[in-house]
Amino acid sequence: MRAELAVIGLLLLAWPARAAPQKLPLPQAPGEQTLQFGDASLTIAMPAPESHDSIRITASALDTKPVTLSLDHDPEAHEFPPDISVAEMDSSNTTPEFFISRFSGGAHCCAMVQILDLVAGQWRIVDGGGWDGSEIIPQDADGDGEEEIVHGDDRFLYLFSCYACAGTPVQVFKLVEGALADVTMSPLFRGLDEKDLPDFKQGCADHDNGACAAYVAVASRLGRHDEAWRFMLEHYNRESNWGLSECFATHSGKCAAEVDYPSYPDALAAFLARINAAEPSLP
Ligand SMILES: [Ca+2]
Ligand SMILES: [Ca+2]
Repeated sequence: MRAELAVIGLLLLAWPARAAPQKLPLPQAPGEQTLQFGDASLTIAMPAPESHDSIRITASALDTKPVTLSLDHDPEAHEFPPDISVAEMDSSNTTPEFFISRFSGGAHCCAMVQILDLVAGQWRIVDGGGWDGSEIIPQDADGDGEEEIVHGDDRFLYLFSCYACAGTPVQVFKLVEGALADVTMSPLFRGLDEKDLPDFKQGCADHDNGACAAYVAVASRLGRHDEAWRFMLEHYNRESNWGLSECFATHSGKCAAEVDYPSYPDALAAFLARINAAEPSLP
């Protein structure tokens, strides 16, 4: 038994398990380069600027089936190069993961994320969703040596106040065997909420209804819902009607039912109930 454990430990250490994510350089276009990380390698091929060929990113390792991610390249469009990092996100294998984040362009939208992950001898492309902002870099939010996607919950944006007015409660996603799991509610990440709470509370004290929403949501996760709700009732902006009516759309985007809430606390209670009931999912 002791000998088996020693072998497993050795395999896990084959890739420096506690390395921070490391941004990788792109080759000059046109050109190709291969980078080696323990057993795994990554080949990045950049097309000629004037061609319509895609950017190709290939992950491979000895005795595994490689995978190639193709990213669109349009010489006529104003486009952004991908940001590629090597990170340790999935401990179910002994290889690192390759994290690709690319800005789609446009106001406030989006960093498109894909991750190359080795699952049962086969490299896979994991769709990591589209996130508000220009770039996502994974980070180790609980200090266990593995990186997670840590980002504000975009469902709070614009909801009860303007885009840049209030912060958003944090969401955490962990990569496990080729799938991203929402682990936000794990007690391991309550430290992030404790850190955010004073800012949200201050924003709420300043009568920002977006900040009050974030404050109540985060305080509830910390077991302090009643105290936060009372604080919100004392401080929310009664003049604002931002977010007091909303439209529940059909799949085609057509407004199926318009709902008007009599007050901000009613709208907030409905919103919090809805996000708590929602299946965790990527943006
Ligand atoms: Ca790994
Ligand atoms: Ca971690």
